[in-house]
Amino acid sequence: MSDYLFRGSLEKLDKDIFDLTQIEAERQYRKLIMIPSESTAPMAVREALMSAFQNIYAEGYPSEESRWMSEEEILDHPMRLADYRRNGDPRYYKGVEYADAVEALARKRAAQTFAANGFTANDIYVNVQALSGGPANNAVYQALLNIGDTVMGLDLLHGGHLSHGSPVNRSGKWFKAVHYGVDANEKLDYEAIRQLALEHKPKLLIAGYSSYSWIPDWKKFREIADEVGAYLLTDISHIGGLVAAGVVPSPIGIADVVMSTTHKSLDGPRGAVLMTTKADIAKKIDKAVFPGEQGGPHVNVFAGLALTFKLAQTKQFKKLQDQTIKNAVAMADQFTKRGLRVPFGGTNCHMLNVDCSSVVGEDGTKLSGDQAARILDIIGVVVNRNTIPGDKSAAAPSGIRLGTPWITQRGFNEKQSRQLADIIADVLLACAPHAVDTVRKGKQRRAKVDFKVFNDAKLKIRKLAMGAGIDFKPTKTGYPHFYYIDDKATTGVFELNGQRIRQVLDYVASSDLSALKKGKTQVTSIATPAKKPGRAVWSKVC
Ligand code: DSN
Repeated sequence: MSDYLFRGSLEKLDKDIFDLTQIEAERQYRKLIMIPSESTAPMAVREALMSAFQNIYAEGYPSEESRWMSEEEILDHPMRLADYRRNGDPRYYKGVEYADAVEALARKRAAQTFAANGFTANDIYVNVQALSGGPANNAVYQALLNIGDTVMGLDLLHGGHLSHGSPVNRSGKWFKAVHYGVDANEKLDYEAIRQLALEHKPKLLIAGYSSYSWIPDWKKFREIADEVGAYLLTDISHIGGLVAAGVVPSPIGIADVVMSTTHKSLDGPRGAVLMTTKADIAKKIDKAVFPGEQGGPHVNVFAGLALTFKLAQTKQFKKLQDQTIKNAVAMADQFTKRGLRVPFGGTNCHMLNVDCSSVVGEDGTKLSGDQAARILDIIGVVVNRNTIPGDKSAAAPSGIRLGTPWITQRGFNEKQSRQLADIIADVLLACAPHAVDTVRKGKQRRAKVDFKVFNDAKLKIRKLAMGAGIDFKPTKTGYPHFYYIDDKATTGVFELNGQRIRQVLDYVASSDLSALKKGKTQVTSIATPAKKPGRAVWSKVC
């Protein structure tokens, strides 16, 4: 019999892709990642994602009754299998008896996790099939609106999201989008939002943001929506983990629909969860997600989600989310103390912004968000450039956006978060932005940084990253699930010299060779050209 199963590990079958997976894991290990929408999923979640559920289709939904079953009933396989054999079900495929269980569990546990405001798990209808936040929002539009209806959300430049009616997104092309902004104090002005809603009578009002760093007053949004006859969608994509842990107010039962992505502060697989306490809306949402918006769901993601929502109900998760906020508040305070302006006046969630235009060069040139993000990346802190109030275009943002979920997972507390803010401030304040005339593009911004400040910052980041009281040993089980130990890699003694060899090595090696004292050793990875042109192999040197 022939065997077409392509047996063998990723490493054996495709060394190039294997290497990429490993150097990405190594990057996540070495750098402090402060993208507010990123976190590291537990290894067990990743295990669920690579399970056999990855292989199947399951168009449709589990039985409606499974929403009200207990976990024990869902997992009572003899009962469920007998039921499955005897009766028809709402799926279009056979072979989904276990997919039914895993999706029903993911729905049930999501409802348990988000039960709040007097609404129990049995009052919450959950859909876990949307592939991510954008598609989930699109499904809500499809469920509740007709093309051309008016939607109202926060301006993208002030911290809203693309899928809240941006002209470059489907939400802004198919619907009439009206945007509210922040006031002169960079805060939401609920009376101004109310007046705008009264003027435009949106059919859907959206609260929940991507960089505005305060938790909205869900009840005020409900009142405005009721006054103008609008549905209320709360997009808690960013703060899903915070809401799940109960460390910030929940919009459950206040909003008509609550949407959260599952891979940001929830630390789960990439996906989204749609929740409502209204049976009629639940039906419309289920139809809008499938077959309206997409075909087969990702059943392996259900497995990862079921685990994620189990973990989200633990004390450890609550502590993590609580500390995540404390760390963001500490960083915002430290930046302000250091003279860097924090847009929106601070934070009470997991994210904050820094106005890079606070840094002005001798010729009046201001540091841009892009320059700041690029410089910080080189010292080992990953952030993204972001518009802040006052910016005119998403293409030229003045701010950077930072989030604390991932560093908190690594064990950071307020003290280390303040140290981190100090290091970032040292570097940003040492930047000397200036304008240069270029032949092709005319006037361009450049920034120089004092080398000593820059290098000191790099060393401090390395120390911080290594010293947060966690086992950072790069093993299969250690943080961050990075296990590239190539025993067959070339090892040896190399004599390297040249005028700037320390700087060159410091740049190309994964560890901080500039910190290496004479006669001492350090484990590092270094990219070296292989025999094949354009390919790199990784070797370990001491
Ligand atoms: N890209 C996500 C974020 O970073 O906020 C939202 O879609």
